[in-house]
Amino acid sequence: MSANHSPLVEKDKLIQELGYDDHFHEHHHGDKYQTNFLTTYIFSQDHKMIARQFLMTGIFWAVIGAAMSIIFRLQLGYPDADLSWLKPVLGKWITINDAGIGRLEPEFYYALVTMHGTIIVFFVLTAGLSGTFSNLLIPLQIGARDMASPFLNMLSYWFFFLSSVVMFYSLFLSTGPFSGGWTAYPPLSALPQASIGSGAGMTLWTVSLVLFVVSVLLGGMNYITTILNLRTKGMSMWRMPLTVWAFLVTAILGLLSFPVLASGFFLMLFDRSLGTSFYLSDIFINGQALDRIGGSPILYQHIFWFLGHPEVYIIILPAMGIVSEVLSVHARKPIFGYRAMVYSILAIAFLSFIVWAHHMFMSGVNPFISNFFVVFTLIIAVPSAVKVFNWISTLYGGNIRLNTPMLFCIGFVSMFISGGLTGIFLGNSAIDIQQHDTYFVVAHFHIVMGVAAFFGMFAGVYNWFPKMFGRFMNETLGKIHFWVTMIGAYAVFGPMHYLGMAGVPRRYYRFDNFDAFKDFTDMNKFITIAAIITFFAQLLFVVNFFWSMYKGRKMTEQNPYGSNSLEWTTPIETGHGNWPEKIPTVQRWAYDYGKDNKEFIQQHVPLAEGEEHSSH
Ligand code: HEM
Ligand SMILES: [Cu+2]
Repeated sequence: MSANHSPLVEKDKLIQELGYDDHFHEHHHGDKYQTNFLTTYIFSQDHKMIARQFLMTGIFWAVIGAAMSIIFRLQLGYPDADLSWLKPVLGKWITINDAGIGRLEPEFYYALVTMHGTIIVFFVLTAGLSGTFSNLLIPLQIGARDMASPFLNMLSYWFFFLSSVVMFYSLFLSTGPFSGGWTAYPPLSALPQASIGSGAGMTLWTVSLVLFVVSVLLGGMNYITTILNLRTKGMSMWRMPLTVWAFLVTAILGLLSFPVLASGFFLMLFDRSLGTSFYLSDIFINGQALDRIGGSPILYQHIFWFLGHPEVYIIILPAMGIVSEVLSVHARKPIFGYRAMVYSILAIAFLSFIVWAHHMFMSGVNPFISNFFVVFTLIIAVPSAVKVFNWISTLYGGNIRLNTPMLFCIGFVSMFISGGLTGIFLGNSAIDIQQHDTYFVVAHFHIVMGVAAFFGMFAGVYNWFPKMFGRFMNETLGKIHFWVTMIGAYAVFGPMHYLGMAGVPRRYYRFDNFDAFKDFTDMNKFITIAAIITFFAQLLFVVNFFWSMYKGRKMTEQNPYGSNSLEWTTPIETGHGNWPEKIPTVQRWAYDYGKDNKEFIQQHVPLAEGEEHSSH
């Protein structure tokens, strides 16, 4: 910038020319943010690097979380098996009896179940999914140089990292990590003496998740501000790809619900260490009444699920956004019902705040209150069905490329339908009386949230891997990964519906000492074997991921899929600031596929003579 040039004039000129004030312009030559290894790779403020950090940390946790589930599945499928070979890893949590048989300590079984849930829900499917793709795609797809605050964005990752370290450390406590279930209901969570995991394990669990909330809030504020304020010229809200809509609404949900969880956790910490009794009353320990009265464990449940239900949508909405985008690109068709998709996201988001007590039908809430929650819970099926209808209609008549990202999108739709249907059973309080706390619930949420969200994440990773690492992942391995996971997931969670309907409760250490459940021994074995096979397919993904980073086929064209959105207008090696020259201005929505006999028209391409905007 020349010295006789007033900054004000410069700014006005930019706004006039480009429609935005391109701050980045000022440090066009050399990047003041990335000067050495540390600022480029570790404390990076580049949203693309932060996305990769979220993804790597997410993969790390996914492997741990999944390995834990394999250990407790072994216990459930083969309760009499000798697990002494696990002693080198689990140490004192495997006890060897007189006959030389190694057994998993029941306490640690509960710790594994608890950690599995916590890790997958928060660290993998929230941070690993939303953190990765909101970071990667928001600036690239709306045409921004970076997030509104790259610094806060960096902090958001590091709070997640810190939260991870605390949780990881808790795995190695001599009393073990927290073991009262991922929902951490009191009194198990509120009384340090309630179980061994309720001591230091629970304290670290709570501290870790409070740090996690800070991370979500820092990230979410940034995503919202960036989307609302940093869109390039011409990128009206109604021209944004559905990914960006989904990330926006997800961030709003997070901002409104996570602070409630944090405050609930603070009350929990007070109960645990300051002698208050927000959540405690009428507790007897060894026949002795605890002198803490007046609180209510139900209060905690309300607070937890006020976050907990929106949280399930915080997990699934980004996956839905990714699926909408990838499905449309690889079906070579505009997404069907774009506006209906947006309105459905908004409707789901709104409704997700007024259904939380469907997790509490059996906690003694007034049945008349339950009716309110039943009605709104069932209404969520409407926007959900609209979305499913639109995905299928997008596929219908499409020129479908059955590549790995597309397969995972179709798998997502299948899982979302199967899991959504069982939600309708559970949403009826009268039916839930039978199903609550059984494997039916476990089956429901693993299919609709666990597997479906993972599928959305896989679709995203396979699809945008070239944008992240400049290379493609291996397609053959990808397809094997898909098919084994698709069949495996149904084999694992399908039979669980049956177990649940027969009344088999969740979170039990073993079932063979109950006459009623003896018949399910073989089914439990089957589930365990299916889970192990599915687990190995995920390791295949991890191998493919790291192998492809260095050895995958190189990306040679800027826009390999013939996609319309702006991330593919950046150079193959995308530097900090994303576009070396001006940011493209946007002329049309993101879904002009197959229009006027053109296979695709990118968003920055002006309307041809006589061309009309696609009505949407
Ligand atoms: C039409 C849609 C849906 C309905 C009507 C529905 C209904 C329900 C109900 C009533 C429960 C409580 C069951 C019980 O504990 O007895 C439940 C549990 C659950 N649902 Fe859904 N659901 C739907 C979709 C979803 C979606 C889309 C997700 C996530 C993406 C999800 C995630 C969960 C989770 C995580 C739990 C169990 C949490 C736990 O107890 O550990 N559900 N669902
Ligand atoms: Cu819910």
